[in-house]
Amino acid sequence: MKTFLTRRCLLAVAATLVLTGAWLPAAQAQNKVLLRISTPAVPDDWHGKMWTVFKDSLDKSAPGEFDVQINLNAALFKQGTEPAAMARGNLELAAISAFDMAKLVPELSIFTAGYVVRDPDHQQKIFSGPIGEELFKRVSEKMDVTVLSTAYLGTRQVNLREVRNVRTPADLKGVKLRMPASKEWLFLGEALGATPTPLAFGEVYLALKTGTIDGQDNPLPTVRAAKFYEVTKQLVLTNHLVDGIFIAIANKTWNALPALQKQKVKTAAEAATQFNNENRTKEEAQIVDFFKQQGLQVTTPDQDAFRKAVQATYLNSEYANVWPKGLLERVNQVR
Ligand code: KDO
Repeated sequence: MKTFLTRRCLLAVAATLVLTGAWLPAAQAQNKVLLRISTPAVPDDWHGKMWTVFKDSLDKSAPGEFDVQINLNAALFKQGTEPAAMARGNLELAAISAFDMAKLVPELSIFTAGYVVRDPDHQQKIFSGPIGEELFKRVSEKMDVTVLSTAYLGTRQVNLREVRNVRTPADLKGVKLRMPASKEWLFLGEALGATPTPLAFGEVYLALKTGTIDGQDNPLPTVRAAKFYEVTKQLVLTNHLVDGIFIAIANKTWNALPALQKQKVKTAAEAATQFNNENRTKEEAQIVDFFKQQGLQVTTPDQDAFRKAVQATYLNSEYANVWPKGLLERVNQVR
């Protein structure tokens, strides 16, 4: 009786699906190339919105060919675990930082060092030229992902819970400065003179609210989009890192695409980063007034003092030991 009922139910469900055509999307989806994206970005930040530009571009250039699934707020994978998920075949696309790449390609730690990249234009020229080509080849070999384009994440600034007189790194002594949870990030916090405290991006708002940390560092558009200004009182414009993230696709997925689809995916990634880069640069140029209106103190420290201290800390560290001879000079010469 039980078996009979189950079979009958299944038949009824199948008949309904066929009659209503509800089976169609699932069947079509099976033939589509699945592109799962995971990012800790919040929906209102430019590098969160850029994925919609990516999806729209592909939906237009290759209708019905790709199933693009966007997961924001680290909903699919924890911040920093994306490369491992891609290696396991559980994720196709992510925007990976130099900090995460440096774990497997140590020479990339040059871009985790404060005050190396001068501005967004310098960043684009570095990564679209021979240096980018060489490094991305290593990334492909070591991480099994292909970098499609470089997104400007913004210039990182220090953002404090309580107002403090910060002129030089010595003034950040003892400040519990939240950094993303990896040794490369923590070292940057240390180089700034603070006491770095590891925490995932999604936990920063609450930690600032409750006082578990004294501050955090991020580009100003992110301070706005993640609403950190609601739970902090000061921005210290250190300009310490011109940060970037790289749109990367798992090689397994990339290598299986025919040339025309590869070209469409690359064009979509470039459109996404162009959207992000333009909007973020524009916003950064005018955003300080917004924070002042919100009641935050915006102060400019002795940036030369920060630059000298941070550069010296990196040059005397284990990180600089693995930078290929002449790479820093080549980066500096890019104009
Ligand atoms: C952050 O956690 O501070 C950071 O800015 C690090 C970046 O590499 C990137 O992961 C970013 O967060 C997220 O995309 C959230 O904006």
